Amino acid sequence: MNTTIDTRTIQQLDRDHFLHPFTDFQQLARRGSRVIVRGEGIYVWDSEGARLLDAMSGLWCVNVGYGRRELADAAHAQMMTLPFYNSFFQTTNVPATMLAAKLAELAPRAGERSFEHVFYSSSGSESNDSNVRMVRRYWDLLGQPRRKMIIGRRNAYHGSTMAGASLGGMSGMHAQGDLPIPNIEHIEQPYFFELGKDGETRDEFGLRAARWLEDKIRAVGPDKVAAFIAEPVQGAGGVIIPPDTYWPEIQRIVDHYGILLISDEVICAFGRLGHWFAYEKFGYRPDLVTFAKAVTSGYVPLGGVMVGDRVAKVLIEQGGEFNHGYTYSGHPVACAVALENIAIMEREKLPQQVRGALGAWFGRRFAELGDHPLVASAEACGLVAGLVLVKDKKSRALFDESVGVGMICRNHCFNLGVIMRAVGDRMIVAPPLVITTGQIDEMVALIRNALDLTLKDLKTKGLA
Ligand code: PXG
Repeated sequence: MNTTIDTRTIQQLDRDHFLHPFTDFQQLARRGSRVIVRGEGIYVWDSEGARLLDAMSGLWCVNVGYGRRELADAAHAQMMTLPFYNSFFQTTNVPATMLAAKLAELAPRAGERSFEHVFYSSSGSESNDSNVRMVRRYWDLLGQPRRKMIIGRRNAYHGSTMAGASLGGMSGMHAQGDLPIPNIEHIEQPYFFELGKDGETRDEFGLRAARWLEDKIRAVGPDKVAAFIAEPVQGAGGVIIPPDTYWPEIQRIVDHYGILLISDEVICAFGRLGHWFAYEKFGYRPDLVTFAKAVTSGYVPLGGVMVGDRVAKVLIEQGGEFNHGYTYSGHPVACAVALENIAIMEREKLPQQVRGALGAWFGRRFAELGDHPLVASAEACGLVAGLVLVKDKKSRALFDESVGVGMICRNHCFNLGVIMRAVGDRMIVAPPLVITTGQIDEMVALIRNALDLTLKDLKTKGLA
């Protein structure tokens, strides 16, 4: 699959028939898609034979890396045994049940709360739709039907369905399709670089940012608020790592008002932050935990919600029938792949590696990029990291939006052979957890080259 002819053929068929997600269709048709044909370890290859270090793990998914025969074998074996059966009418299948038990075993107790139950979907978006249904059902069953409001955060990403996009705080998404749906409100994100005041410490800012939740609860009316939803570290919003003081204060507030806490760990779970579930890293106690992506390392679609005892008890003991579910809830092939994926992570101790020497090396090497003239801040948490590109390092002044500095840098990354994402002025990475220290060095060197070339471009255009 390495010839130019194949690339052109695929690009033409792509242009003619495939409407891509989050894409300006006309612009892509003009340029033509890059065709990715193969993956091995932390690298992917395009149809022209170029090798790319995939520092985004596909799309925050491929935690065990590409080319894992064990996962293909697990899918093959399950397809030959039972490729599909539903879990609606009082039936189950072996992998779905085994995976639910395994996930319950992996999810650490959070204070008095344990996670003994799982509700399955096929994606993060669907899982968050399930969360909305479940949270509102919970309060109905407790005789508090007025509690419908779910509070999210600006610049959060919780998916692209009507409920997912509404919970998220992406203004561009809200502008299309009459969003958010009713009874969803947002507060500001805990982004110190943008919102910290002169002279304010990071920790002081963390407390102030958490208290925006309290202000919102009071403004809405505490008896109307059902839940707060947040990512442990905001991913698609640009890897926004909260100050240490943020999550403990959020916990105090949700406890004080008795509202449910949803931890959307679609990106952060399964070792990304050094733990099976990320709430453990920050020490808070969610009631519901959204997962997807790396539960199968992205090899097949699977998502779900870990349902904590507080909610599960009410749904089970008082609920009657819960009128919600998907054809593919508990899909046997997806669950079989997830079980094998988790077994690989256990065998290779991937969460421990991220928590230990590998994560430390990644954090140290990435932070070194902070000395680059274009970079104002470079920080990592587990194996996610982000840096912010600035026009003036001292005043931390940002480039004009029209410069598109992130896209310039991203294009240089691609051309040099490393996949890094641009979110506005922020450049982010989340490599597979199987990356080695040597490959981290390679990744950082490529990023540094891309930053140099970006600076050169900007200077040539008189913009830096
Ligand atoms: N929650 C979080 C925290 C996510 O990151 C979803 C929910 C939705 O999952 P599905 O499986 O429905 O896509 C996500 C997905 C990006 C990007 O540009 C990130 C995601 C999806 C698409 C693009 O970084 N995250």
